[in-house]
This record gives sequence, C-alpha cells and structure tokens, in this order.
Amino acid sequence: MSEFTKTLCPYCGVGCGLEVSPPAQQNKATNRDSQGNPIWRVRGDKAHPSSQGMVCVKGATIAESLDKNRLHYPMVRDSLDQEFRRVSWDEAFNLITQRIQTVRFTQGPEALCMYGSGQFQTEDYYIAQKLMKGCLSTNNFDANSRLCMSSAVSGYIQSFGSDGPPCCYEDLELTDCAFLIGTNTAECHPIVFNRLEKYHKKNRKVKMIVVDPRRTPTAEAADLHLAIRPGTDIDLLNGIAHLLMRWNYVDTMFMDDCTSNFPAYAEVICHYPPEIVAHRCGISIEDLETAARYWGESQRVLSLWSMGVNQSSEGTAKVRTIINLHLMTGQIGKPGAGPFSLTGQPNAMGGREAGGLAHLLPGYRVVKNPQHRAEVEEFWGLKPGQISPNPGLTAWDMITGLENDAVGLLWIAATNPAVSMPDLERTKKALLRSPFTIYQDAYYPTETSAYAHVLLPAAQWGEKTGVMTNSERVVTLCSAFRQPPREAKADWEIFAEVGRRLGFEKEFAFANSAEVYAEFVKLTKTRPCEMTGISHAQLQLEGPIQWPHPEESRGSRGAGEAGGETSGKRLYTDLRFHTSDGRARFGAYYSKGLAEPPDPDYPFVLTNGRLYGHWHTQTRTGRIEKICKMHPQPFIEIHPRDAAKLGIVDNQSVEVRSRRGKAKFPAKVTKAIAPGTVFVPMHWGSLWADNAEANALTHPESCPDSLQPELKACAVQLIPISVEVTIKNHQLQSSQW
Ligand SMILES: Nc1nc2c(c(=O)[nH]1)N[C@H]1C(S)=C(S)[C@@H](COP(=O)(O)OP(=O)(O)OC[C@H]3O[C@@H](n4cnc5c(=O)[nH]c(N)nc54)[C@H](O)[C@@H]3O)O[C@H]1N2
Ligand SMILES: Nc1nc2c(c(=O)[nH]1)N[C@H]1C(S)=C(S)[C@@H](COP(=O)(O)OP(=O)(O)OC[C@H]3O[C@@H](n4cnc5c(=O)[nH]c(N)nc54)[C@H](O)[C@@H]3O)O[C@H]1N2
Ligand code: SF4
Ligand SMILES: [Mo]
Repeated sequence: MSEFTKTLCPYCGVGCGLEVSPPAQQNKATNRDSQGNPIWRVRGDKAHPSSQGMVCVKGATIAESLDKNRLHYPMVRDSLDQEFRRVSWDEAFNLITQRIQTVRFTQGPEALCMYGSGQFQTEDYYIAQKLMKGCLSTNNFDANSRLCMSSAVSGYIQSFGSDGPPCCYEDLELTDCAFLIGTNTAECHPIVFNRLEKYHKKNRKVKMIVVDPRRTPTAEAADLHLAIRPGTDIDLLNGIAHLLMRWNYVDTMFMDDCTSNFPAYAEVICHYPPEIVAHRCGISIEDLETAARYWGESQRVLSLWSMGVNQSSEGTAKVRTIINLHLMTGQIGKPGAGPFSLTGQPNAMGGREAGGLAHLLPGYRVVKNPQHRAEVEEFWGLKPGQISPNPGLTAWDMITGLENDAVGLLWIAATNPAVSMPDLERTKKALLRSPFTIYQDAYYPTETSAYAHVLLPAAQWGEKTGVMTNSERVVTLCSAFRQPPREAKADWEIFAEVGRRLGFEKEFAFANSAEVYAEFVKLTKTRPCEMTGISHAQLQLEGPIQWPHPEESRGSRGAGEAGGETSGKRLYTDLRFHTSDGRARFGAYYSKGLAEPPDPDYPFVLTNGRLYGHWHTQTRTGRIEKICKMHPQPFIEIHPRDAAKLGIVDNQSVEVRSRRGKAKFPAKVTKAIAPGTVFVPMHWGSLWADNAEANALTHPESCPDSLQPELKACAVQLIPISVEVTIKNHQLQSSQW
C-alpha cells in the first residue's frame, strides 16, 4: 500500500490536490491535536493540475479538525425542548421512513424537503436527487449553492444556453488583463490568486483590475482598484461597454456570426455615459476610462467573479452583463480569455452536474423541460410523469414553507443554516416551528443541531470515497484514508438506505460509491457536461480528469493536455453555444441597485464576507488553533470619517441594527472600506461569539431569475456602545456522542 492517499482539499472550489499520510508513528514525533488525537499529515499534491502542489492555510491544517467534536451516533428527541437520546441506526431509519410515509400520504410529496450542500460529494448529490426527485416525486431538493452560485448558473444558462464555466486555470497565466469583480480571490481562492499574482508580477504588461467596495488584499495587488458603491456593478459594466463602443473596441465579426440580441443591449448602454456612471459608482471618470482602455486594448481578457456579483437581487443580470463585455469584444473560446465564475464550495460544480438545485435535474438538465424530465424518468425506470414538472422549493422557500406549514419534513445535510441563511431571527423562528427536522452533519454541536429532532452522524472528507469537481471542471477522486468515527456513515449511504426501506430496493442497490458514480455519468451522455469517460477506476489510474470527457476520449487525455471541441480545457472554442440558434445571447439590463438602499434611518450599507483562515461557520476552522490565532475575533470595518462622525474609536464596541435584527462587533477603523459602507465577517455564529452574526442583519430579497438572496448588502445604523463583545471558547469539550 502506498504510504499516502491522493485526494482533494474539502474547502474551497479551487480544488487543490492533497496527499495525506498517517500520523507519524514514532512516539515522540507524533503530532497530536489539543484533544490528544494523532494528526494525519497533509501536503500539496505536485501532480495535481489545478494546484501544482500549492495549498493555503486551510488545506494545510484540515487534518487538525478531523477528530474534534464529532457526532458519533444517531440521536433523536420528540420535541426541541427535550434532550437527545442515543438510538441505533435501525431505529433512526425506521423513524425517518415512517415519518416520510406519513407526510407523503397526508400532506403530499411536496411537503418533503431536503436542504443539502456544495460540500457533498457527487455521489451524495446524485443519490439524493434520485430519492427526492425520482422516487418521491418532489423537486424540493435545494442546496446552500442557492446562496452561492445560482446566479452564475442562471447567467450562463441564459447567455450560453447551458451552465458551465468555460475557462480553465491555465488562462490565469495566459491573459493580458484579469478583471476581478466582486471577488476577494486572495483570501477566498488563494491558490487561484497565487497563480495569477505570480504571472502578473513577472509580466508587468499584464493588467489586473479589481472591482470591490473594499480595499481587500486582492485589491492591493491590482493595477487599478475600482472601489465602487455596493450594488453599482451594472452601472460600471454598462459604462465600460459604452466606452468600448465609443472607442470602437468591438469585435463586429464575432458579434455578427456568434451572438444575438445586441440591438437591445446597445440601446441600454447608450444611457451609461461616463459622467453618469462615475458619479453613480463613486469613482473618477479617469479610472472608469482606464478600466475600459485596459479591457479594449488587451488581446485576451479574463474576468473572474464570485459573491460580490452572485449574492445580489440582480445577480443574474450582473453575471450576464459581465458576459456581455466578453461577447462584445470576442473575448471567449480562446486561451487567456472568457468569463470565469470562481466556485465557492469544493463540489458545488458536482452538485450542478448532478442536478442538485430545486430547478435542475442530473446532467445539466432543467425540471421545466419536458424532454429532460422524460429522459431522466426513462433512465431511472420511473413512470412517465413521475418527476414533477414544477421546480421545487428553494432554500429560502423552505423557510417560508415552515412558516406557513407547507413543510412537513425538513432534512438538512452538510450545511449550517442557523448561521448561513439570511434574516436569522426569522430563519430560527421558522426552524423552531418545523414538525420534523433531520440534521445530518459530521460535527456536534453546530448552531443548527439545536433545531433538530433527529441527528445523523455523517462520515466526512477522508472517511468516504467519492468525486468532486472544481471551478475549472476538473474531476478528482477523493479516496477514503481512515475509518468514519464510531457509527458515522457516508451521506449517500444514508440516503440509499432510506430509499431501500421505502421500498425502492432495486433503485438503490449500490455496493459502493464507484457504482453510484458509474450510474450517474451515464446520465451525462451527450450533455454539455459529459463525463461518460470518467470512472473511479480511471481517476485512480490517471489522476484528475477535466470534463467534457466522453467515453470515446477515455484514456486519451486527462486534464492538462490540449483539447478539442468535445474534450478539452475550454468550452466554446468552436464559438458555437448551446442555445437553439447556436449563438450567445446578449442580456440587456438597466441597473436597479440595492434591494434595501441606505436611507436617513439606516444610513450605512453593510456588506460581509470571508477571512483567509476561516471557513464559513467555523465547524472545522474554529477548532484549529493556528487559524483562531490568525482571526481571534469578529469586527466591523468602518471608514475613519464615519467613525469620527459617530464618535467611534478603534476596538470600541458598536451595535449594528438593521430592520430585522441587531449584532455587535468591535470596531476596526480603516480606510480599506469606502465611507458609507461597513464590513463584517460572516464566520461568527452563536456558538463562537455573542451576537456577532452577520445574518442577524441581512434580508432575503432575491434575484428574480436565480432566486439567490442579496446576502451582500443591507441598510444598517451604527451605535457606539460600551459593552464588550464576548468571544466563546473555540476548543469545545470533546464530544461524548
Ligand atoms: N477563506 C475562505 N475561503 C472561502 C470560503 C470561506 O468561507 N473562507 N468560502 C468559499 C465559498 S463557499 C465562497 S462562495 C467563496 C466566496 O468568495 P468571495 O466572493 O471572494 O468572498 P466574499 O468575502 O464573500 O465576497 C467577496 C467580495 O465581494 C465584495 N462586495 C460586496 N458587495 C459588492 C458589490 O456590490 N459589488 C462588488 N463588485 N463587490 C462587492 C466584498 O467587499 C468582498 O470583498 O469563497 C470560498 N472560499
Ligand atoms: N451573510 C452571509 N451569509 C452567507 C454568505 C455570505 O457571504 N454572507 N455566503 C453564503 C454561501 S456562498 C455559502 S456557500 C453558505 C455556507 O454556509 P454553510 O453551508 O452553512 O456553512 P458551513 O460552515 O460550510 O457548513 C457546512 C456543514 O457541513 C458539515 N460537513 C462537512 N462535511 C460534511 C459531510 O461530508 N457530510 C455532512 N453531512 N456534513 C458535512 C460541516 O460540519 C458544517 O456543519 O453561506 C451563505 N451565507
Ligand atoms: S485554496 Fe482552497 S482548495 Fe486550495 S488549499 Fe486553500 S482552501 Fe483548499
Ligand atoms: Mo459559497
């Protein structure tokens, strides 16, 4: 047996390859975590095409969290005010299947809901789709990707006729101009940023533009930082388009041959002259012109974006407006160019492939398309019409569904909504009303365990074998290298067992996850995300493989070799798109601005996001000493001018109030944030600090197309206070469960 196992980092969507080996055996050298457990050793995998051996602090320290505060046994209780009691898996499965049957036959299948996660492996996702959308006839499966990538998904679908980021990481090292908008890549996609930054430093002619209301570490590295007012991205992008037109930087041949709907867009951008745009965005006309010139003069432009774009009530419009600039200038389908969404979670891409959102079906299909439904029904051996034609409830719909008793059973897995959902007070109240909540997580406690009737212990990364796809469509096998603790089980196994107990024995007769994956890839045949040439065995043998990868190309190339139209590094190299006429479609959008703009009562825009070391709700990173030292407490960034006006000094506590709730944070007075805007990190839920939840303040207003909530902005007021913010002990007691 080889001494290390190759796998993928289970944090961000960069998808860095890792090699993991057992804790050192010599007694004195054995590295142990703070609870005395030996720590597995982790290093970057030099052979992984995406990361080439690099890792950031999160990947490097991941093993330190594996044994702390794990949930070990199924636990149940009748009501939320009771203590949990330990039960056998058999009892837990019986309880769940009985409950599913009761809800199904009294309230109907649309009262069953599952809320999953971009941290599932593809096999977990696929089995959940088959169970919910196929066997149980409800499309009520949504994932935390709704809060994350859904605007990118709908933007790609509307502009190109299909989801799928068209670029690859090699483009980071081939571009002449990197246009980063609404992304703090340096902290959130560090290895993507390392690759770009190294190349940028070496090639001074290469331009880097960063569009972000904050001067983030990403913005620090830029040639041009446009610190726009939150929510003015469409103004800026239309303003750049206006100048590209005026200066004739457009690729008319590409537009004539390969696009549609340009006239509608041309009409819109007429209304975005630089004077108006610069004023609305709060930037200078010179900076706006510089951005347009950098874009227009570059042979190859690559745009990168993430939550500053997607998490918006006009998220889809923002994504399409970015894509417009590429279409206008022919910047797609060639090396170093294209619109490239940076995926948040490690396998949100796999989730999209497997149909893991309420409006999707496996193989980049959509629920609303009758042919897509028929294809999946036939493949799963279902009756025609068994898949519901209605898109299911989205993440936020499940919350409102609890409020109006439309939800009879809520199954939450691999996400922590009691921290990550918008408008937390409302979310928590709704969760308290739930008649029956199953919560399947690797750790105990998390903030969401307080709302569960049943806790199911999940095997996590390193304890189950499965596949994940990163931002550049590279599929990596994540092999198990240790046993799940005590009674924990892989998510897909739990779903499959429930399926069998509901009477779907043959549908869920899988011996292992390789068989699950083999079934799934058949559903991608002839689809844009075709992976019929990929299997666990192939991945084990060849290493990571990039899709599209049809069966015919099996063995011919993995990721990192040149590709063609159907198998290769970039999509749309033939300049044919997946729309009915093969043309990419311009989206014509006027800017609408924020759903909740500041006003005299709530005069500041609150934005929020991530820090380099922490991962979301801290279930893992909050238990790693090095990371807690790096980011000891939450804070609120305030511009010195605003601070002076309010009499706030550095480190003083500030109460922040929105129309929905309040929170408090120590002030960090800094020019890195624009006046009128404040920033807080999203990482501190109620287990980690008292009242420092970003989402106590946010609202659920969503993009009408993607239904992704505008987590990035809400209106707040600030009040200096004298009470200190309490940070809770991050080394929670070792779990007995
Ligand atoms: N360290 C770390 N890395 C992570 C994660 C983590 O938890 N920790 N999570 C992963 C996940 S799931 C995701 S989704 C990604 C997120 O990755 P990012 O999107 O890069 O992270 P955020 O900090 O949420 O937001 C990015 C930036 O959007 C800016 N912004 C706010 N409002 C606007 C606006 O109106 N316009 C523009 N242009 N910008 C705006 C914010 O100031 C912020 O700097 O990170 C992934 N990587
Ligand atoms: N204000 C604000 N809110 C946000 C955001 C923001 O930028 N601002 N970002 C949004 C975005 S983009 C995202 S992605 C979400 C993230 O929000 P969440 O998904 O709530 O955050 P995580 O802390 O990653 O939660 C993942 C959970 O899965 C568990 N887990 C890990 N591996 C496994 C496994 O294999 N199986 C099971 N069953 N469990 C496992 C972990 O222990 C953890 O409890 O937050 C969203 N909320
Ligand atoms: S960049 Fe992302 S995938 Fe790579 S090691 Fe860091 S967290 Fe993991
Ligand atoms: Mo995300």
